[in-house]
Amino acid sequence: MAWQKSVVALAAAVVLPLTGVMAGSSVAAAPALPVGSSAAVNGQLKVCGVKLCNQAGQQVQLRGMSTHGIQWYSQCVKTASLDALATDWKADVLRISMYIQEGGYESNPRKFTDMVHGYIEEATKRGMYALVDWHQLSPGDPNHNTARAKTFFKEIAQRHKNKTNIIYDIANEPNGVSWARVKSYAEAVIPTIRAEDPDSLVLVGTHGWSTFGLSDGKNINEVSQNKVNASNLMYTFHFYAKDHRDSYLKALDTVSNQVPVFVTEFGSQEASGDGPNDFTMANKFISLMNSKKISWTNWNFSDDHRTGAVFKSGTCSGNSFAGEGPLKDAGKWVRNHIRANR
Ligand code: IDC
Repeated sequence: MAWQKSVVALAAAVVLPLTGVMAGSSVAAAPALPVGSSAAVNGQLKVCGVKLCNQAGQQVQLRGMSTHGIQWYSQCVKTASLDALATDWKADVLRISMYIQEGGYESNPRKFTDMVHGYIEEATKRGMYALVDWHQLSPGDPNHNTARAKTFFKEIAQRHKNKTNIIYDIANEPNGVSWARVKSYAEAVIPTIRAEDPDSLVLVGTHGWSTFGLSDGKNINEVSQNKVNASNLMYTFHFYAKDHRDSYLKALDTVSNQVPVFVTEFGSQEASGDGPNDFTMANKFISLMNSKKISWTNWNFSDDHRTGAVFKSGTCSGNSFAGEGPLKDAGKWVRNHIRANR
């Protein structure tokens, strides 16, 4: 299947100009990923044991950024900022953070689905993976949104199934809910995606705000003892280094030996995404993730006033995003870690 897709992508690259999204529920043409870009080189991703592999079966680590909630910070996700992310930051992946509540998807499904379609095309044009984040947060039980998730992911998968650079993240941070409930949500939603896009990589959040239950005082081995019944699946782990220290570092090390893990959200600040940066602690996590090739996306690619937002306030109203000039300390730090060893 991955092989078929790359042939389709190659054929499209040869004979088709870059096509936009077609109307209605039609399938977008396989796009020409820029030659040499991460998504072109690595192609369709596949879980290999507890690691992530590219189309050639080699282990790969993706590094990139998460948007802020697109209902609030869409002004930070535009031509100039995405150009900077792809070419100056050299990111492999853009996490598109679509909240469900708090003025997100549930308030206008059509509008938010279309926004995500657009961002997927923008990431694709720049050769980045598009990580589609179903950013449920409150209520913490993902089953609250199962019907919405099925509707949304069915359309996303239908439209983009010919692309090799889509990653589906079906639950940002389950909280106040048992692992068994998260697992049954995942088993309800994943078949909807796989019916359209059978070989896609799917991510699922874990209980305790994607800490494998640690933030809920649960046993972190619960997930590996009761895995989601689906293949090509990774589990997500989140941390905020000022608050989540050695016990979380140890937990990440432990669970990533047991199951495939993708860190879809982290910061070097407090769990609020604000307050002082602890780069010493955050660097320990970076070292662990780099040495084990754990893929990651950092929170967040906006100019929100909080310290964890990478751009200085006001940056997003302009068109200057490259270099260190527009960055807060957390932005300089994470840009360096994304650019490292490219
Ligand atoms: C924060 C946003 C903030 C928003 C709040 C509630 O920065 O503007 O008011 O969410 O929606 C998470 C969540 C992520 C949080 C982030 C920082 O996934 O939505 O963003 N965080 O608090 N988990 C741990 C930290």
